[in-house]
Amino acid sequence: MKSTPIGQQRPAGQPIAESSVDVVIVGAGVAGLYALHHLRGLGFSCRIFDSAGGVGGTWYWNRYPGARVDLESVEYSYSFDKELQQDWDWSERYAAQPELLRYLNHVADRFNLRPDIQLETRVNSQIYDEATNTWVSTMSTGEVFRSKFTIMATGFVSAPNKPSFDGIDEFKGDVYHSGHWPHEEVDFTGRTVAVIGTGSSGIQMIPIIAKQATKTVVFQRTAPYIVPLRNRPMDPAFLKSVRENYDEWRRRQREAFGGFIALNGGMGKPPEKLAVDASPEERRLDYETRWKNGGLSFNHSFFDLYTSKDMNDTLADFFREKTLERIKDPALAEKLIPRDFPIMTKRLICDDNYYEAYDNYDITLVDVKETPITRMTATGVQVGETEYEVDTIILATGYDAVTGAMDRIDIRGRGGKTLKDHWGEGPRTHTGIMSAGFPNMFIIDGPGSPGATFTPILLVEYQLQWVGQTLEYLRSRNASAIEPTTTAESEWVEHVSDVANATLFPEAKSWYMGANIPGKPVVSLIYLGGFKEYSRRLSAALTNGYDGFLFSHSQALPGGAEIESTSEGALQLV
Ligand code: NA7
Repeated sequence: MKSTPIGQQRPAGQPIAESSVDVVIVGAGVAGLYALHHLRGLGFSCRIFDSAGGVGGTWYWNRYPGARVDLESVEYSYSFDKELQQDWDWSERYAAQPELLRYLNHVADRFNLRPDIQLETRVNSQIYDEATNTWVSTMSTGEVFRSKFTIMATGFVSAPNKPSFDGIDEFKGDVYHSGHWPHEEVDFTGRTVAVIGTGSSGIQMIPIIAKQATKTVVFQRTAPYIVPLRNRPMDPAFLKSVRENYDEWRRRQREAFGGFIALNGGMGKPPEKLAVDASPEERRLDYETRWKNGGLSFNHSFFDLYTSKDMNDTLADFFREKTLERIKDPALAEKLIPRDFPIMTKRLICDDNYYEAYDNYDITLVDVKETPITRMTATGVQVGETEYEVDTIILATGYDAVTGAMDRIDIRGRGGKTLKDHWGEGPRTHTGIMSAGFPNMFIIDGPGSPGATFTPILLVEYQLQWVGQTLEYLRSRNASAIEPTTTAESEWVEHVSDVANATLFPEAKSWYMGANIPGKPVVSLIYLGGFKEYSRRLSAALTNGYDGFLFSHSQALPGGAEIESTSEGALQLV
């Protein structure tokens, strides 16, 4: 049977033809691009599929006004290629979305990735064929690809959370979601705009939209802890010093809990003691230094801020004090001061004149904690008895994070079991990289990995290098499949939960815990033991002969028949 040429829609009536490739990669974001480059370099044929019209993942979709990364550009960048690191000129301390998208397009061109990227193609289903140890992926175009391996590079904040507000379809104006923003510029001049949600996306866009709009109505459910980002044009001396010391930067990033170390123009360090052992003055000095620096450097402060409520309160009080200094109206301050959860158990939010926007523009803050949004009407948003008339509604309501994008694909492993069922009581992985019963499927930046708490690019590079070594291992031993044992998976799930329970993270209703989506199991989606410990454990699998993993291999019998056998742990070279 002739296969449909790659990338072309199958004409109606034509039988489904299969194409084959060693590795199907789902997603053309930061992880997918590096997966293609790295695995292709090892001699595996690869093909990326992405529903978007361009590469870039998060940075393709998140085009809302003010979208920018909250990690320093030099730290939120690939480390795998020294020349790329040296060549790319970041224009700002924190790159904005257009620059990040340019960077990722540059990477796609520089490493000639585009011939193996198929855009505007959603992966609808992935079914494991046990008879041949291959994955059969069916695309929205009707094409079918058979591959030995599949890499889920689907991103951890890529499946938008669109709450099912009653009446949303009756609303006559425009509705946008921050994570699915139109490509053409949206002009808010003369408009009254509702922004629902005060997470990173809402806080980044509100001052910019409010400046343009006639009136902005902000619907806040939980007041967040906010630190000024203090963005500025890139200091050439800083960029030069980082370039001269990139190896050391990367080494120290990988040692740090969050993976970002920049502090006041140099490499910062966490305090040498715990907050509980520091005097109030020492703690204050650390907090003031990080406040002056701006951004997420607080995640690199005293480690027991994550584990001791008393110590966490010292930082939360500091933030409340600083926040109060920024808000003139006491009634407004009452609503904006964060109190509802331990600081840093949701991602800290970095702003650029968010509080000040309330003084400068016409913004109404509606607290929807006690009285949630009742419904949308044809002309606005109703909360209790009050209707707020608006022309445009923006849902800055976040994501079905970490698992949402994979949940939207019909994934079936051994025995036809769906991944959705396997993860019904919370995601199950072994060391955040594979799931039992789903052989040769590698999950990047997924549940059970440090995910959102570590610099994502360095995490995906590390995981994909691990995957590369594993694929080479299988190839050299002529093995057909690898998957974790159920026991190892259960141990990891328990470990992830134990580590989370030793911290304050479970006290927040956050997307880290799956608590932002009604009905989603509330478990830690993130491994909170830090990247250093995570990578120590995952790398150990390579040195200890893949303890906790099962291998399948075909053995030829006299007469040409083959039998399939399974073994646990290390395989001999064939
Ligand atoms: P977030 O951080 O999940 O924020 C979503 C916001 O939307 C948050 O303030 C939510 O309130 C609010 N929300 C969600 N559903 C509702 C309903 N039904 N009613 C009112 N308010 C609601 O998403 P972002 O896009 O801002 O940021 C995602 C990540 O991107 C961020 O962590 C960075 O890693 C980058 P809540 O706080 O849950 O009460």
